[in-house]
Amino acid sequence: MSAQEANFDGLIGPTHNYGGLSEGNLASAGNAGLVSRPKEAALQGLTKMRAMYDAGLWQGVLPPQQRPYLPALRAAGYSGSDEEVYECVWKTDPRLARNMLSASSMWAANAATVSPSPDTQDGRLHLTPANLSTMLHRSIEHEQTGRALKAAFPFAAVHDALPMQSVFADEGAANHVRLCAERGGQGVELFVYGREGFNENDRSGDTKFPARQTLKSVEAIARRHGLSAARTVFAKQSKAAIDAGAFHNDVVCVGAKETLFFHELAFAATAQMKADVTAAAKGLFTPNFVEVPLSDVPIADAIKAYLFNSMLVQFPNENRLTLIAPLETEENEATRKYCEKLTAGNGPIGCVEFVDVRQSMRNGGGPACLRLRVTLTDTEWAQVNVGQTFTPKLHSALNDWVNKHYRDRLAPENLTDPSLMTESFAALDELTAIMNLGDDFYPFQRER
Ligand code: SUG
Repeated sequence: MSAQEANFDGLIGPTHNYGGLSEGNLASAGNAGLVSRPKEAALQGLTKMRAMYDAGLWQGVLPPQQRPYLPALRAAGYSGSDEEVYECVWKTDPRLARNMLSASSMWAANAATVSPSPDTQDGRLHLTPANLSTMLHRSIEHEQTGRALKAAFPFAAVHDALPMQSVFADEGAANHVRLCAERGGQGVELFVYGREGFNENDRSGDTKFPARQTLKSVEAIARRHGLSAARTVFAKQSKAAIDAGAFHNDVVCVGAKETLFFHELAFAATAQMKADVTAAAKGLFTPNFVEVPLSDVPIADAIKAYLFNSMLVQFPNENRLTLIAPLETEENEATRKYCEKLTAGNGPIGCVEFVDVRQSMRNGGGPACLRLRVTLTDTEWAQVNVGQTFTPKLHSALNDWVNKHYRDRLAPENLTDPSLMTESFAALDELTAIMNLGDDFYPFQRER
């Protein structure tokens, strides 16, 4: 069966700001309160999508979510008109208000865990929206994520998020890698977790920062997706990685085809992980492990420069893989030198290209965070919602839409202005037509 990997990027929403909401994410904490540039952010994201499309990859788009998320504020007891709710929460609980305003759904790698049809027992594409239960501002994403995924993939099994409980804490594809020989053949799915689930909560484990993914959650996902136990691997993140700021495994690891590219400190038991992946791939392919030693790239540089939060892609007509890294990787001496060494050798990664996603990077989201990888057969790709399939025509419509509706800058004091809400809702209302999402996609549309 002929299949390819599509990248579905999260379109960056009009309320993009630096809320300092994610403990353990050093960029988010360090840049709290900076002035953000929502228009520039969204255009940077669209330019990256265009580059992947122009290079011959399948590219899709996931819509931004409704922010502020009024249903959660109403559930928390705020009442009256939308404007009254908004003004009241800013007066009484600004921290809650900030949590309801984040454009965090842009980081589509956290939207869901994806098991493509060649890996599942029933031969269907399976997706589980991540409950993102560890961080309040992200825990409000899964309902709208599920709607966006159902719209994009009408043929797929889109599950509900796992129960909203610490035992099942789940952050989606950011802690999941699929390796394979051919995209359309059986793959090996590697699930990475930071804690077991029952035996500790995110504060009482042995890490300084929250461990956001549990073994219990990934076991449940593998079970519901109908994965072959023999082709599935569970591996634990190292405490050193989490405490150095690897709040998701994709901050220190990325994989594609037969290749797993990761930092020496990424896993708690690296030799075991390699042995397990090799055993799971038996008869399918021989895994190619590219382990970056601490002596080449200190963990602090890996995390600051986001070397591993890159997209590892197979461009048509290229023999080797290409790493799409953020500009910050080029600017950091250790990671730049490592990239030069990497591509000078004859390993599986032949080229590194740098992209500008600085607005997202300041919140800890690199090129890899901004996309959800979905391996699709030709038949499945043909059935994807046309409004979520990236084309030059959609690119130009989305560029116009961003230029028309987005603010150039958002300072913390601008966030309290209810016109930010009304502007955003007007923008999203128009977007549902552009992206063929119907006129009842967002909660505010269903309320009128
Ligand atoms: O969950 N940042 C996101 C970044 C997610 C990156 N995704 C992957 N690694 N796949 C997070 O920590 C910061 C929002 C703020 O502080 O305003 C934030 O949510």
